[in-house]
Amino acid sequence: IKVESFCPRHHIYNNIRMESGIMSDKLNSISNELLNKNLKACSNEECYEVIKEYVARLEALREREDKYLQSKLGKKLYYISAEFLIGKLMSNNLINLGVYDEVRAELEAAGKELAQIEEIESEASLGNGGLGRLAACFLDSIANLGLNGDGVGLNYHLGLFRQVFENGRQKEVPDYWIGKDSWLIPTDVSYKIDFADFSVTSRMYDINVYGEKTTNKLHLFDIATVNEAIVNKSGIDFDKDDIKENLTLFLYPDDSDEKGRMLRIYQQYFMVSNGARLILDECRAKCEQLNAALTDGERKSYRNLPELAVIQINDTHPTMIIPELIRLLTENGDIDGTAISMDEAIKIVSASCAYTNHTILAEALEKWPVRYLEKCVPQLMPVIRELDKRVRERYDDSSVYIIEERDDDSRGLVHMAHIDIHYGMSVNGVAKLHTQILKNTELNNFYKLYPEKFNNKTNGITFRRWLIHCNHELADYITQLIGDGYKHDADKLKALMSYAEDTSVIEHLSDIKQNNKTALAKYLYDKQGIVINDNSIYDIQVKRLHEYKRQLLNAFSIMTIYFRIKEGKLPNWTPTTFIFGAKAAPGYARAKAIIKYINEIADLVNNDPDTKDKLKVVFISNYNVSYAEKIVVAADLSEPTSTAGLEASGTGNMKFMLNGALTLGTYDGANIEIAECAGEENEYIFGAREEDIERLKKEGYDPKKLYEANPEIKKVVDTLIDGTFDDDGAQGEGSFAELHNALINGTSWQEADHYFHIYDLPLYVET
Ligand code: 26V
Repeated sequence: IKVESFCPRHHIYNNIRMESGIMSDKLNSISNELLNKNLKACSNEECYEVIKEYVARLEALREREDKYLQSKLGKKLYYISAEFLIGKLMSNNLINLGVYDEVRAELEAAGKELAQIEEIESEASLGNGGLGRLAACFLDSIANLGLNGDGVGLNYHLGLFRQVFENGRQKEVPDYWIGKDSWLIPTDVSYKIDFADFSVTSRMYDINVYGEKTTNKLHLFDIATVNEAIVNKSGIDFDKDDIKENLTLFLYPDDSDEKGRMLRIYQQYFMVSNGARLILDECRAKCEQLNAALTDGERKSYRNLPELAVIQINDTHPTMIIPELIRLLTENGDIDGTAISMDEAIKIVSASCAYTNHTILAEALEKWPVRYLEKCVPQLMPVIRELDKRVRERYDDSSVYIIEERDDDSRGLVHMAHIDIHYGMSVNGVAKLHTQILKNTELNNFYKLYPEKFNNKTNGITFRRWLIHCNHELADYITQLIGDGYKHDADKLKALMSYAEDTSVIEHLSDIKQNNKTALAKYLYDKQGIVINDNSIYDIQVKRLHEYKRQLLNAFSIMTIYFRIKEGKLPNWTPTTFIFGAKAAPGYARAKAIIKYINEIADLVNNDPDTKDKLKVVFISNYNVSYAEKIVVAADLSEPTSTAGLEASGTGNMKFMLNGALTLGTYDGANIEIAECAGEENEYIFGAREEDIERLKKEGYDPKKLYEANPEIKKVVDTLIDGTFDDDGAQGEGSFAELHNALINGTSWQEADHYFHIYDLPLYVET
């Protein structure tokens, strides 16, 4: 077996295996031992089982050997998040353990293909999009940097819904992901969690996060009484009343109805209460270990929490961990039984918690009615009121209060982000522009109070998944050219610049891209029966469907190109395949109308004899992490086209750039910093910049005027209402007419073209 590793530690593993006899205990011997047959005779399912067992054995050995166990006594990061969009784990685990090549070689020798075996694993879709995927990338990086850091979240029994299309419209289907193929490991950790009128007993499940140097954990909390049978099989509706049966059943794709919102509070409290207890228990265990060697005056206790733990709050979903920790410390006292005052508890917790903001969209900023919190978690309200009281005593600016008083039946609204900012030690945005907007506009009133708390952490992605795993050929070729140091230090990729003019290198890179394009074409055909021309340009837009991301701009541009081709104005047009992938929140009617519109466009241009060889529009269904891995490597062009100022960072943009796609995007989020790093010439930036948008808003933006003055735009936008397409008689939101009206006239609750499609369309088409 060829032993060739991505990580320099590999020879160490090899030695470990030899010493302990594992060297002979390869996949084949495991299959003989477990299944009583040799690897050759195993089905793909059985091979998967064997690989899981091999990983478990490697891990068992590694824990004993790992000198990084020592670091586990030091300060630990708890990355607490309602979402971890981890995707499939098998291949990544093999890569991170340094045995990928070895396993692939042994499988090949037995006539098996790793790619086929990967298909066995269900994807853990425990996240909506960027926020959850970022959490998963961070866990991978933390482990690979050898840092002491675990994730804390929830074990949803169903991932984000599976998307199917019916007559071009999205339908949601339940996604059961937990089976014997899952990497969940039950643990003994369990807590009693109290709600207003009942209690539940939790159980912690772990997923190992393998790094080159250490193994960390993703802790996912669950209860035993969840009833998967209450899901309406044909959709994703379920009885939202019985919390014991549904607490961890679902990851919420949106929170449109009241019961759903209430359930979300139960989920959030369940997550943070478990997390808080785990953090305090681990702190106590560490203190006890450390104290054995310390003298009286030096002994550690909960008062040293900020030295021993840092709690990173991923958006406001885990914000209740702040009042919950304060409550636990003040009610239970310190390790030695001495009391902890409210003042002290606030100080301890505030020095341990940090908050990341991921959006400035007002509708996504959480504000919970006091009435809901009193109903679900009354024990937290006195703490929240105390925190609010202290803010009011210090500041007389009502915009920074925690509880906003209201005359309605909500009994007031709790602004979750305000808790984090007043009672945490750090507030970060996720790209330079985003942080600037937080400081100067959205959170300016807070920035003025705590300038020292605000900082920027531009997002990133893990190279293990988004290059080494998803693009083996490219990773191997880069290694051939510049060595494998770039796998640990991205800056080393700069060494590739010396090949910029080397035509043989460029040709080789093009060949790799072509192979990936052909592979995607084959995958789309096998999976969805879609035929695409692998000699066409792949122009790709995959991300959640949201008006601010402006998939509609892309759709309008395709229609512009369609009409120009029909009119003979584009004789030299290069055949292009436009690939979309996007899930819409089930309650987001306009987003669903946009999906339908793009599917209608696909139907038109793919079947028109004048365009079918030049334009192909494909909307893949159920876009997820596994799909992304196949798509980003095959892209010629990536389209991060958000209205400037609204995409906090974006992370897909980085994945595409890393795999050699050009970018057609706005001056927004991390696109700006990517251009700085990867070269302005590789990003085709178009459209209004953030300051232009601000100016347009002040001047009074009139999309109707622009639309009426430009016949080409008018013709394209009017395909929403002129009978070109059929929306099956939809009425109101969800219909094409409503989309048109929202763009041109606006509604009673939103000005016309809130996301500046009409302004940017000609600039986009031109670029
Ligand atoms: C949530 C919601 C929920 C209710 C309705 C509308 C709405 C709109 C947006 C969101 C997004 C919530 C936070 C989020 O996922 N932000 C994403 O975080 C990524 C990681 O930092 C970042 O790259 C994306 O730009 C940002 O949108």
